[in-house]
Amino acid sequence: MDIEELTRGIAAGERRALARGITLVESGRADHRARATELLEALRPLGRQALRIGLSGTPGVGKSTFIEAFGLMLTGQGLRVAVLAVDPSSARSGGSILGDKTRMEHLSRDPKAFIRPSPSQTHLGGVARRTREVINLCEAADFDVILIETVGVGQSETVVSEMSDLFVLLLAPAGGDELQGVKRGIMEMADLILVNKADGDLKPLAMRTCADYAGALRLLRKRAQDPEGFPKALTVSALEEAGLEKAWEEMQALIDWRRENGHWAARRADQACFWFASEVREGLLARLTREPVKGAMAALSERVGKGEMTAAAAARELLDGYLSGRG
Ligand SMILES: Nc1nc2c(ncn2[C@@H]2O[C@H](COP(=O)(O)OP(=O)(O)OP(=O)(O)O)[C@@H](O)[C@H]2O)c(=O)[nH]1
Ligand SMILES: [Mg+2]
Repeated sequence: MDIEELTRGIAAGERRALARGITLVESGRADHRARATELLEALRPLGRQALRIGLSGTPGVGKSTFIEAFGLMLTGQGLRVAVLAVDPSSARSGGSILGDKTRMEHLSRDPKAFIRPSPSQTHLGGVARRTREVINLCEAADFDVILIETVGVGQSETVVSEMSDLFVLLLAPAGGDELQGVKRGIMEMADLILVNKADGDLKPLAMRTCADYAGALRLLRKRAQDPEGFPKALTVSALEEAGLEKAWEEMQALIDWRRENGHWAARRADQACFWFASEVREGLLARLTREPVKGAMAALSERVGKGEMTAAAAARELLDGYLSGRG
């Protein structure tokens, strides 16, 4: 695979080149990794930026239905939309990718849309890196909006919010007690709460739920990156395609304000530094599992176990001997 050719293809927005680029960044092979890094470095000077929207919600809340309807609305406005997923594979049964394909039937056939299902890595760190790099590839391929979906389990919301410009929490209509089910930390990440399924018999409950969440949002600490009135809660119906334009207007209003006030750029810069630190940490940890460090660690561990060395002295020997300089 010729990197120059791939760079040209992706920059020209060719889907085949994009798909090949993604295959490259997803590969675990060391030589592929080096070439993926080269590709991303070659595309970086294009300086293209999409709006990255993180979207989280528990299973069955309507994420796929929402993305289909919302994505089609955006492509209808002439925007190019990419859909990615961040899911630890343990959270996803084999069937739901198939389910997604049927629920995003029209969007997946839309020439202005690009849908990439979640990769089959179990390690969230691996999925996170791959997703960040796929985001970069999609931006270089000149997509306007990138939707990053995650099912609300464990740490995946944090991971997604760390790579998004905007974080949207999709919720279902719920009674009083269930409101408590949303963790405070997740609420604090949200820029927009959308209470879905505001249709038919569920509509009154959805409206009450929305009012409750709006109240809860007002009680949270004010964030510097928000204009007056944000974060906001709205009702939508993905099924009836209601409230989607309003939701899009609110997202744009928030993003415009953040751009004008320097928060957009500051957040992107913070995120880049965060991921840099995370790559360094993961790189170091990976070295612990490879030779020669792995063997040295086992040998030192044995000595510590026998009481021949203290844990601190052994750790120092390993760090100074193997993980400093070119060791
Ligand atoms: N009444 C109503 N039902 C909806 C709406 N959106 C989704 N649903 C239904 O809710 C069910 C789950 O929708 P999905 O879009 O698959 O939900 P999901 O969040 O993607 O689910 P997972 O992929 O399993 O996490 C389906 O039966 C949808 O038809 C809505 O706006 N109103
Ligand atoms: Mg789904």
